[in-house]
Amino acid sequence: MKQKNLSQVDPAVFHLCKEEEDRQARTLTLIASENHCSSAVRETMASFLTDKYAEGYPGRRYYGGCEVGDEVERLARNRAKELFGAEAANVQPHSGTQANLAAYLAVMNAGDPLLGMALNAGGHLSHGFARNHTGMLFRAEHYGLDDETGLINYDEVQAKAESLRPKVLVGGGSSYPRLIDWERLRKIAHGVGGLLMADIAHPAGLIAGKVIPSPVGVADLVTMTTHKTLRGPRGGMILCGKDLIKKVNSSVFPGGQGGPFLHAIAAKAVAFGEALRPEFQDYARQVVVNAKALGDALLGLGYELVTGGTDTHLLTVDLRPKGISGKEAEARCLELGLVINKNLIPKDPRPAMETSGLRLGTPALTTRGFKEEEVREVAELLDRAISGKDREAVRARVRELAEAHPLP
Ligand code: DSN
Repeated sequence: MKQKNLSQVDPAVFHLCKEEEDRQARTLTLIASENHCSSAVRETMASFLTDKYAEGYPGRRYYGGCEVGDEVERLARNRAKELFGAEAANVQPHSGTQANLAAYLAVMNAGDPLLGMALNAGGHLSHGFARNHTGMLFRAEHYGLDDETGLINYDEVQAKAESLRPKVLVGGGSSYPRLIDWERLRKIAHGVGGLLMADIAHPAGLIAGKVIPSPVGVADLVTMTTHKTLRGPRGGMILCGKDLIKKVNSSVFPGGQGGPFLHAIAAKAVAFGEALRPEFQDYARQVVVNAKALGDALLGLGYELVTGGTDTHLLTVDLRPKGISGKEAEARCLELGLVINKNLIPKDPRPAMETSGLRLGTPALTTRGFKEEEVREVAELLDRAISGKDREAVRARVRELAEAHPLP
C-alpha cells in the first residue's frame, strides 16, 4: 500500500490536529491534570503496535504474532515496578477510571461497602459517585474535609469506617492539595477488616520523582493515570503485592477490558524510562516549588486557598472574597490564553457547573521550563485576567511567555 501522510489522506483531521498543537503552543496550561508528554512518547503512540490484538498477558495470549507485544508489556511492567518499588504491576488499564473499577472488582463483589472521599471534597467520580458505575455497583459512602482546615479529618474517616466496615477504603482524589497519611488510612482500613486503595492518579509523577511520600508497600492496591504529573501517554496502571496480582490481572482482562492497547503500553514504557532518569526528579521537585510559588503569589494578591496552600502540584483557589464564580473566572482567563478549570470548594454554595473555586496546577508549565519567577508573573496575569484589567496587555504577555517556552 502506497503510504500517504495525514495531510494528504484527511486534510480535515490533519488541520484539527495542527490546530490543537497550535492551541497548546500559544496558551499556558494550568489544568492540574494535564501535562505535555515527550515527543518520544507521542511517536510511540503513533507506532504500528496500534494494529495488534493481544488479549491476555505476556506468554499467554489468545492471538498469534504477539512476540513483540510480549516484550513491550514485560518491559513496561518491569520499568513500572522499578520506578515505584512495587512487587507487581498491571499496565493494561486504558484509563484511571478503568483501573479503579478493575482494582475494586479484584477484591469486592457487587453490593459490597466502599468508602471514598466525597467528590465535592476533592475525591473522584470513580470513588463511588452515585451516577458513576462504582456508585451503582457498590454500597458507597463518603468522607469529607474538616470545615475549618480543609484537611482530611482522619477521626471522621475512622468513625465512618467503623460504621460502614468498607471492603475497600479509597484515599486520593482529583483536587486535594495536601499530603495524605497513608499509614493512618491503612490502619483504619485494616482495623475494620478492609483493604486500602491509594488512587495516585494526580501525584504519581511526584511520587515517582521521590518528592512526596509513596503509598506503594503501604496500600494494598495503588492505581494511577500515566498522563498527569507522570507525563506519559493517556492511560492507567495498577500496582499491588504478589498476593493480589492474579486477581487484578483477571479483573482487568477478561473482567473489564478486551485487547490491550500495545502502542499505549509501549509509550508507558518510554515514560517510565524517562521517569527513571535523574532529570525527572528535578522536574518533579520544580513542579512542587512552582505550585508553592503560585500559591504564595496568589495569597499576596488577596486570594484564599483551600487548606491555605499546597504540598503538591495543585492548588484550589477559593474565589469568594473576589465575588466571582469559578465559571466566570475560567471564561475570563481562557479568553486570554490561560487555560484553567473551575472547581468546587468544600461546602461550595454554588452548583458544580458554576462553583466558587478554581483548580490550578503547575505540571505543564514546569515541563515547558517555567521557574518560580515566571510562575509568579503567571499569578499576576491570572489576577488581571480574573479582574478584567488590561485585557489586551495580558493576552499579549501570555502569548509571549508561551512562545518563549515551546512544547516538548
Ligand atoms: N479529569 C481528571 C482530573 O482533572 O482530575 C480526573 O479524571
